[in-house]
Amino acid sequence: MLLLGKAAAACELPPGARIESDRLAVSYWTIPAKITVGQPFVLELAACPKGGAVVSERVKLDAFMPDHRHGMNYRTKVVPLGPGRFHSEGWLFHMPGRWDFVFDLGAERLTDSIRIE
Ligand SMILES: [Cu+2]
Repeated sequence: MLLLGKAAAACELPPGARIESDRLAVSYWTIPAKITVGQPFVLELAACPKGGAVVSERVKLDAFMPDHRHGMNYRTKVVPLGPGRFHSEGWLFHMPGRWDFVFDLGAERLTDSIRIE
């Protein structure tokens, strides 16, 4: 009997926005799901390594407005929830427009753009 990639089988991404880098597949979601200008929100993230790598615990989660060249007025606080799972608080988008999430997990950087009305 063949044992197929144990790590791959054990790592399932919950539903959410999907982004990928060379070494990671990530799913993230916010609470509440719809981000409102000026309202704090929570962001949770799950990462699965591609090809048996390990997800770093050195995680920095941030966001920027590329059109305005500024970030948030707050720094997020990240709480590890287990292997490859992270809960983060302190998110607040103080302006409408395009925001880019920037997720640094060890040496891997993943970004995603969203538009806030
Ligand atoms: Cu701005």
